[in-house]
Amino acid sequence: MPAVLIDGKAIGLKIREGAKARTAVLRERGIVPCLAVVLAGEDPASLSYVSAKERALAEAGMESRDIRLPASTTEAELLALIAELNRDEKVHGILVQLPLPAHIAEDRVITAIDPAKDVDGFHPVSVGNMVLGRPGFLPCTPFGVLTLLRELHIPLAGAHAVVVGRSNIVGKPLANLLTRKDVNATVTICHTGTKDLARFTREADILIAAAGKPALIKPDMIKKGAAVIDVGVNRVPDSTAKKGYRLCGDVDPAAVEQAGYITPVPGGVGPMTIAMLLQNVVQAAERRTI
Ligand code: L34
Repeated sequence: MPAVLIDGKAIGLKIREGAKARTAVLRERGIVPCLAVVLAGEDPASLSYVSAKERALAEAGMESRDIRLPASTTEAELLALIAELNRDEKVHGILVQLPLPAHIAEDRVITAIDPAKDVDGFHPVSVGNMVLGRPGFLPCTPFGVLTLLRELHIPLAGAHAVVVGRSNIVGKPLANLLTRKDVNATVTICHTGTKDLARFTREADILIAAAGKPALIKPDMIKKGAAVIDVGVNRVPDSTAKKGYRLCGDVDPAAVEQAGYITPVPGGVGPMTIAMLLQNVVQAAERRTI
């Protein structure tokens, strides 16, 4: 039997409805949750993600402050902008879309964001709170993956989760979240230094592909019936496609015959990232009022 396709769009919409309802309560009190969305440069994928985020915010009754900067923006200019947004009482959250132009040090920019407005959960204070199990903002993609698994009631306690990829945005935080006491998975982290990747992935009850490599995970690398979460959103050039490219996950589509559950690309993890962002922005706005 082929895998059950996980509908990230539908589950994401449900989360977004919840964020919308919480926004309505805040609006009655005269508070409009507002996210500053900073995009430096014109990377086409970033542009499309950022506009999807802004559309979702508007649909939930939130505001976005769209800040588009040229790729030539200096690090000092960007840091000055962040300082201004930190001081702005109307702005509850700050998102600087990554990647930044190569001449800007991402970690200096992220560290400049007030942790109270760090709705991406990338600031070292947010990362520290997450690792220590203290309250704080969780990064949207890992939080989205965890939410998908929970919504589908996929057993996590005692399960073996294998995370392929160790990025700061996905692999590292997700591996950490899955080992939390209230999740209780056993986690293996694989990365570019892993010898014989398939030996590990085949042991996974839950396999999370977050390597950024198109079709890295082949059907014979998956245990029959495993839950496969594909975090990859790779744009592969395709002259027969209208846009000149097609989206390809980190998992080979033929894996659908082997997995028990699988997230499609598009329509799997991507929409969840946006939904969790909305949830974090409402949370930031609510916190400010307590
Ligand atoms: N600061 N930078 C910051 N925060 C983030 O959370 C992100 N990320 C990643 C890149 N840089 C970031 C995103 O927003 C990746 N990402 C993201 C968000 C949404 C989608 C994909 C990646 C998404 O909606 N994907 C759609 C397909 C979109 C398309 O057609 O290109 C999907 O269904 O998967």
